Amino acid sequence: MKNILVIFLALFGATTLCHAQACYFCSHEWTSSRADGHAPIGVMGDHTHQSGEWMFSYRYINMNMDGNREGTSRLSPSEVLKDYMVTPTDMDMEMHMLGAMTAPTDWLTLTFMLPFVDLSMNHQTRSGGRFKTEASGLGDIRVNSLFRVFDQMSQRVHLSAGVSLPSGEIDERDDTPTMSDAKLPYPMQLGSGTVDLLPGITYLGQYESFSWGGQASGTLRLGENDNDYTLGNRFDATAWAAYQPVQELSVSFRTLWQSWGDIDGSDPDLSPALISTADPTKRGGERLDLGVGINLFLPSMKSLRLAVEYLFPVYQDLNGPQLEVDSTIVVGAQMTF
Ligand SMILES: [Cu+2]
Repeated sequence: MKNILVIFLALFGATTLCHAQACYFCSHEWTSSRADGHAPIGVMGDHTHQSGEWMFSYRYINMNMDGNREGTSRLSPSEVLKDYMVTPTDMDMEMHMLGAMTAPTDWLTLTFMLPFVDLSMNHQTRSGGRFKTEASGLGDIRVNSLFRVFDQMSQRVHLSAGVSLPSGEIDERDDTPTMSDAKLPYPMQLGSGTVDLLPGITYLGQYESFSWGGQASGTLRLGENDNDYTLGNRFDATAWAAYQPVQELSVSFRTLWQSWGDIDGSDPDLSPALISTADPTKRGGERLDLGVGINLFLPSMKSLRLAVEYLFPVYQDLNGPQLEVDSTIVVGAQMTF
């Protein structure tokens, strides 16, 4: 009961009320030197570094989408094919993400993220034919500055200001039954084609073998890309809690809310009457995911970290018909020098 009271006081900033010698928050600073010193691996830019540190990371992300949805109801392929000549049936989005972080000073951490994207989508036509399209290559490079603005009472807060650069291709093509080398629809393109601003705020806390955190972030598209459209802005909010029975291992639970808008403008090479993925008004939506994760921390091996997280949606509302997400898995390795 006393512990709960102490957490409550610390969370609400009642620091002046507490000077107890035994108080965990008064006697500890937030530390990354524990398994849950990093958030679940699906969270990006979750932590800051100490001056002079470098961290290199690799993440593999696989998102599986299967079946269409309009609003919160599922649609069968034959229902979608009443309105369109072709429907997507399922899609695999794979991403290999290389990352680097470095801190020139304690209050500033810089992050670089280099994604390689691999997309494949299966389709069914009104006449019963099936085909697959694929696209792969470099995605949008992200550069971020994380500003640590609070570091007391075993808690930290940092603000992030970043940009996503239009390095991902937006003219990907592949063969379809009606046209060889056809321009692929919006979700099969590798980047946004615009410079995007990435603002965010992250809060972290630790208490004995427990930790928690939250992050809110946005993706704000600037201007219009070379194909006359702008992807919808995004808003993500996530919160997690972790328990570490030993310093080397932690398990986490997470909720993730994502909401993203429709496309503004349209690519003149695409025909929205043919397939829903080419319709700029059928791209927005919102989704709530739950996630479970494991972090391993091996201080003896260059502070090597290995982590995995599995996320699945419990609610999604889509401007459809649009493919719905079934699961996301994130696997990662991180090394700090
Ligand atoms: Cu790092």
